[in-house]
Amino acid sequence: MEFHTDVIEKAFRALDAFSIEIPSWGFANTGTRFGKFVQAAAASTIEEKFSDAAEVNRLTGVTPTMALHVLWDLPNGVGDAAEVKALEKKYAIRAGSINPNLFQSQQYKFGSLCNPSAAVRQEALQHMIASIEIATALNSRDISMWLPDGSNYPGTQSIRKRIEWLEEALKTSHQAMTPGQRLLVEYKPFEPAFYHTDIADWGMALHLAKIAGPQAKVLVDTGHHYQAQNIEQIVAWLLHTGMLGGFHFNDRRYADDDLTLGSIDPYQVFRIFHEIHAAFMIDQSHNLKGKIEAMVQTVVAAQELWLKAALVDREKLADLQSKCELVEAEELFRGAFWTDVRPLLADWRAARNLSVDPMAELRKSRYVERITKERAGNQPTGGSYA
Ligand code: PSV
Ligand code: MN
Repeated sequence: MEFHTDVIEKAFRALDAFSIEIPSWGFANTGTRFGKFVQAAAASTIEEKFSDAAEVNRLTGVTPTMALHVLWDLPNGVGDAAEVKALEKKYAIRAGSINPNLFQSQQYKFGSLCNPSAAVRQEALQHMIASIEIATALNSRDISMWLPDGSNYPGTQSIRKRIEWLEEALKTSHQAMTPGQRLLVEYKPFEPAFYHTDIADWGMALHLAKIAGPQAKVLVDTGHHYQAQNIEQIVAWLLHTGMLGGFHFNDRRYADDDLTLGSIDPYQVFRIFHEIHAAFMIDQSHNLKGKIEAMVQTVVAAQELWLKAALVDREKLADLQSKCELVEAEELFRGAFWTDVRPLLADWRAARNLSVDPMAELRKSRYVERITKERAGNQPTGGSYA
């Protein structure tokens, strides 16, 4: 298909503006609550994660930063910052958002920042502050917090007391940030708690971010929604209120994350991208697919859907919307979605000196085969996280 020069220019502008953060844990041996299928090529050290991120960035050109999870990547806290800085230099990948871990320690059985024990709440708060210190040491803008807290049975916890504890903890955390930093508040309807979750939806996250202070925003994990929820409408509201802080991109069949972006519902990603145009991150861990391949596939899918959304003729759409020309408006929208943008993307890659086919280039480079050999035998089994 031949594209008009205007379309090519628009496409190149959109692609130049697009970058996406990749999560360190997407390269590690992750799994489900029930176990994990170990991959010989999985990264088990922070250096291996940086190496894998650099390979994905070499192939795609749009993943210059990697999100870090404090406990998995910086077990000694700020003490590990120097090593991370050296790796940033060595692999030309910057540390991205810093993710506190409020879910793995045994003391968090009944919650972290919302635990009825003041001592445990204090420990969790200290971890938040330590995470902010790490972000400061690494010049990371975002501290991205997911709170696993909740309860499993009705009547066993005071939901309202926990709201107050959380408000206090987030206010204190906010005070520890430097001016350019941001606190991102993520929400999730359930898991690990099955009765109530302390930050269960975007309304609660929005309230907490407002209470915390002006540098706090909401993070939308696309996987953390039920089928019937209109995620793009939530995104539109957060944009409207200036409270959209970031994304974790992945796909879901039920209400949890971890499937490859766009694998279930690419039209939904397109609809979200129609609402936004900025840089966001992925949150997936690949249990069955090869990790590097899955990451490249994800980044490419994100670029394709981003580009499709950029091709919506917004002026024409606004006109049709104002006239309530329903079918024409929808057809224009769908038309952009169904455009095969792969040739445009290939042209852009060639123009930016990137490989025209990142997946083929990955195969050709034999990177996966090399790390499979090098890392064989290094893989811990058991436990189910990164
Ligand atoms: C929770 O399900 C979550 O989406 C949070 O962002 C965590 O930090 C991440 O997954 C860990 O994989
Ligand atoms: Mn997430």
